[in-house]
Amino acid sequence: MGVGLLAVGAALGFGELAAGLLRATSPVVTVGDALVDNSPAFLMKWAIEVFGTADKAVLITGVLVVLVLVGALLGVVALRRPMVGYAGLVLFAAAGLAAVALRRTDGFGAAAAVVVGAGAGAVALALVLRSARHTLEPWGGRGETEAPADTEGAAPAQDSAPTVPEPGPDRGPGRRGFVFTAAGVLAASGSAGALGRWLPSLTGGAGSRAELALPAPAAPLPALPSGTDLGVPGLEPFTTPNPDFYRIDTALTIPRLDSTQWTLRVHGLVDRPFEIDMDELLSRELVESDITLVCVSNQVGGDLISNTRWLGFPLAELIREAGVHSGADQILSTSSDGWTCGTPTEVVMDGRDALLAVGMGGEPLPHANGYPARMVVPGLYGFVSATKWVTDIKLTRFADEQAYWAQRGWGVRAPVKTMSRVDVPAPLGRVESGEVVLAGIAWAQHRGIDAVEVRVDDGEWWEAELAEVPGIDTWVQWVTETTVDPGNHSVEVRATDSTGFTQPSERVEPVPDGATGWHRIRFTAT
Ligand SMILES: Nc1nc2c(c(=O)[nH]1)N[C@H]1C(S)=C(S)[C@@H](COP(=O)(O)O)O[C@H]1N2
Ligand SMILES: [Mo]
Repeated sequence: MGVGLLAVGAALGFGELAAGLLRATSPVVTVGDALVDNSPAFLMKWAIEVFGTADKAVLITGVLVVLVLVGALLGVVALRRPMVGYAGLVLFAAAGLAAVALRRTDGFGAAAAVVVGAGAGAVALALVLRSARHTLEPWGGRGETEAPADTEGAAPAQDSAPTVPEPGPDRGPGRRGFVFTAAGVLAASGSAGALGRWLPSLTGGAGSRAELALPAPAAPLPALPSGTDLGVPGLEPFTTPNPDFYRIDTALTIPRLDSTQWTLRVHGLVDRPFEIDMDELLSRELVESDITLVCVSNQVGGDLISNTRWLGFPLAELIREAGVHSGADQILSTSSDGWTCGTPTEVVMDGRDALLAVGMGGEPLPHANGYPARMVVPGLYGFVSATKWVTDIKLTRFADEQAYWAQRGWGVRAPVKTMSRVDVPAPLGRVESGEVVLAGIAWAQHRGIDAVEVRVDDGEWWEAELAEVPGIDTWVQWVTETTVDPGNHSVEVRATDSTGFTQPSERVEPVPDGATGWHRIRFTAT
């Protein structure tokens, strides 16, 4: 059994190392990605519901567990029939290569990592089998006499074995050889794996995030009005610091692109398809915009929402350069890792600050948020607008092509729904009775919030005060006060947008185009 585990370990470790050296996707992740891409919608929905944002970790663990179990089994058989072990490795390699082929976006490096991994597994298997053969008998309890006779057989398997003089009466040199070989294989595999995992995090190189110098915007926005952030303790800050920005995507490992290698292709139903690289993009007149991004999966009261100041090039202008054909009602964008997103062309072209963004919060995009370039469209949920690591934009028709989540039963056109949230008091929090501060946020991107109403203990609604906003594309903080007696209380909130539409009380789940309902929290006054 140990034999199989050592071979699988070597395959995984050296596969990681090769992937790290080639800047390619690791074999385990490639298999995981292929499973995600090709699993039916109901399974995906189930996995997201059951595991939430841990779904990626669960999937990778699942792939590893299967590998380990199958590897252990093959190892047992391989002791008697080595060919079965090698055949198993060939099968693993075939599965890995099939995953690479299905993924298409992973390419040569990922395939090479699979082959290197399988090769390392085979070498490990050969080494371990050779030393194990001499050890099998003492372990099996028969032929104690055979062990000493096999000394020379064990020696070549592990160079250090002969240099260890320890005689060890009932631990034959054969067994010692096996232990040394196994330990050697294990150490080599572990170091290779660790090195492979660590390599991609090395910064440096011309195209790395650390080296990318963003130009100043052609027309910088004024600083935020001082009244955007009320500074109420416990209230979501108006601007989300980059490290706190929520992250949602299907990527099992965050793509780490090189900006000097990055290009964006604009094609499809256009007169003049073209490609643009980072140098050219950064030489354009960039603009700034404050935009709140929110995920369609955000539950009532949820935190899959963040706000920042983006820097980028107007997406409408870029696309117009290609000469869009009438009837091309969908902008189908694709990321470096093959995720697709369908955005209504008319929404991007209607004059709002839809951006091909390169910066957020005064820095290049963090890798997790799409370095070196992503889309941001105010007023649409992220899954239909905010492609990270974007490398391809195709003008097409909704009737002809469906994007990733649309294929899985989610909405096609998904404007952000008018929403509000209570942050203060914290849900189930304790406050002193008497005067109590109530505060939170509300959002209806690209329509803007006109009013936020609050009620306590199902009483009368009253209007909260709204903080300042730089425009209609961001969330707004709200605050108000009330007096409460000691005991348990509830706070409920609802927002009205600039079209006069008030957030409905009806509870609707996020699928297919966003949750609705009033956020209600409970707190205790003492
Ligand atoms: N490449 C890629 N871009 C993507 C996604 C993805 O899965 N892959 N998810 C989208 C979704 S569902 C959301 S809500 C936003 C989240 O952006 P963030 O992670 O920067 O907050 O990214 C969008 N862009
Ligand atoms: Mo999302």
